[in-house]
Amino acid sequence: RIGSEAWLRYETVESEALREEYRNACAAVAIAGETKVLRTAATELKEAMRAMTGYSPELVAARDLEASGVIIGVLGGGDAAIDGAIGGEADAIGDEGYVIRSMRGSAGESGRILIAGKSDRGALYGTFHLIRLMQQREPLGGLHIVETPANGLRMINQWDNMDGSIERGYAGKSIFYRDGRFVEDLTRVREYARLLSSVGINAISINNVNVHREETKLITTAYEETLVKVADILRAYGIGLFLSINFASPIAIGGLSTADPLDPAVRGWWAERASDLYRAIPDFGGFLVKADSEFRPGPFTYGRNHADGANMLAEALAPHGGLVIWRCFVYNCLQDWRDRSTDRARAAYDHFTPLDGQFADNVILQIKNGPMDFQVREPVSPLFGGLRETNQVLELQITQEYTGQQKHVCYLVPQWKEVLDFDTHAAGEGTTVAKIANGGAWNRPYGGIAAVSNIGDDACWTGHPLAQANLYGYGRLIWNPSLTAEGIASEWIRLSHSCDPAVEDAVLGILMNSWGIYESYTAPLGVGWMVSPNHHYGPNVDGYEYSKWGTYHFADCRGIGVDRTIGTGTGYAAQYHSPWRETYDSPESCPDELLLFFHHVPYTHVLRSGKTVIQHIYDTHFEGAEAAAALLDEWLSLRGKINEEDFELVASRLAEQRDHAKEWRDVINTYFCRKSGIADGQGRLIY
Ligand code: BDP
Repeated sequence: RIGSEAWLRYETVESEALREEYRNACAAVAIAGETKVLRTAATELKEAMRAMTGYSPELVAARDLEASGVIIGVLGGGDAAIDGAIGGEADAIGDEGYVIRSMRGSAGESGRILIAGKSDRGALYGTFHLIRLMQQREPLGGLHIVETPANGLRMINQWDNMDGSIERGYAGKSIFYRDGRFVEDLTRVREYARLLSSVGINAISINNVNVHREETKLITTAYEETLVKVADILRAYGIGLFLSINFASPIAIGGLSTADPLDPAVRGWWAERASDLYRAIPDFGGFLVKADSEFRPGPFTYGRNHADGANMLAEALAPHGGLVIWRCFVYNCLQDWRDRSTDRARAAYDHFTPLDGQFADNVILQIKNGPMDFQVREPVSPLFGGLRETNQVLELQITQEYTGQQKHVCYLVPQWKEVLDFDTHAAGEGTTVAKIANGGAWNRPYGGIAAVSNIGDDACWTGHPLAQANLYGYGRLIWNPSLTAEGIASEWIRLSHSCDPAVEDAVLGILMNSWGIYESYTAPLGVGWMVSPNHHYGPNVDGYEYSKWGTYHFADCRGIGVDRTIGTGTGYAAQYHSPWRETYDSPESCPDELLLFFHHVPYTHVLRSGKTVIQHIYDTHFEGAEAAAALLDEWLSLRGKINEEDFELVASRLAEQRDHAKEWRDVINTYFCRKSGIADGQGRLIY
């Protein structure tokens, strides 16, 4: 299958000398401590060695390891060398961090490499790090690497349904389910677990947040046998299993007449479900919950608030150490913008800030990066900075629902980095989203990042082979948000495609420009939407303009944009701390790329760039479509340097993108030319 190894592609090392070096360094592999995860680490290393050097190192007991070889182990696991390797660094690495050291051997010997974690997960991540070095043909002498993840929870959310479909999936069918049940053959699940753990992911929810019908029963004993198998597979890769739940389960499958979170029978019912789950899977992670959102049931039905709802589940899970991850994507999807309080952008903040401090310790709120819904450009959700006494995780969307649906290339790591680097000023300067999400800003016990997966049973996992970079990049970035988007992309290219600098240059150029290009030919200046309703692919300027979803641009013959100012608008800008509140509130200081998110302005309004809004729209759309076409040319220059199938597949996707970008350009430009009655300053459009 093309591309199925993704970044775990182990090509034979070209240089004989380097192969020899790797063989010597990894002459044998030992594990210190006996756990499944350590076994996985050893097996992965052996397999990588066999594929890259043709030599499969023997697995030996640590005490039998000759002078050279690799020891993979945990601190306190009984191996003095491992304990010594961590030594002074024990405080520097968290529970899931690791230290890699190459120890010099006696004369002529290449010595040992120690991969030491405080936990076996850490040791596994360290092993994948060592493998990455070899994939990139790095020397292994003198290693002294100390790594620790910035985020505790590093999670993936599958939006998979049991009928095999995937909500917002653009890469085939589910690898977990088919025709209303789990797939028999879980090989692909195992391969996915490998990919995820190789970039440090440690948690996954395996069913859609919209939990309907059969999916509701996943928490019952009906699926226990398979869930245990899935959990076993994931556990071997250090990944914890979570399930999305239906808040109305007590009614839907429990025979109760209510799902009121304060009803003792309801509480008892959830407690029993939790006990059953933990009896089968002692390290079960917990529940992910979408409640009172887009027609899903929730506590509002019973006049209760979201703390009541979340805390009820938290109480059921707490005795077992489980977590409730409660999503903040809560808004009225049947609104008609009657008054300022109905602005959808305000909803999450308005619902959740009054509840700050009321959530149980094992509840985590999961907050989308922006206040709306994963648009190509949105401001950062002001809920980051609005909560201090509540555990939070950031939610990102790897699947490209609004960013080209894996038909267009859109490398999202630069966008995510902007989100993580955003300084909320909540506790003065430097209170970045990265610090809030990982719990550091307010010393919260839990924190991290979750993202909606972009994979399916497609041969290359992600539909568009270049979309693999988003999954890889997600894992790498949330491990260490200070990595650069370029650095991550380069690494991904070397691992997945080639270490040839010409390939790296060209693919890097494509990836790094892709988000900006996509933004330039789609909805302008942060206004968002303008997509075809329901499936969300392709331009439709008024597609959502007269529906009740709260996603408007308010374009008329005079102007465009949403007035979210404090004085005359929805007041949304007031949800930010200073100086953002003032910056966003004024059209003069608001960053151009978000102008129409915050302001309704005439088409002749002059941007900070010096251009009028209307001319900006025309120019970016002409330029964007041209840049999209150029991506294809760049890619075609790689013929012969990239494996044939990937090459052809990407070429055909880029051709589609080129054509589709033109469609976007023409729809958007024509619409605004006619609406505004203002001709293009460069004479390309006549109204
Ligand atoms: C939107 C999707 C919808 C999801 C929803 C969510 O269009 O399919 O169910 O988000 O996050 O982006 O719950």
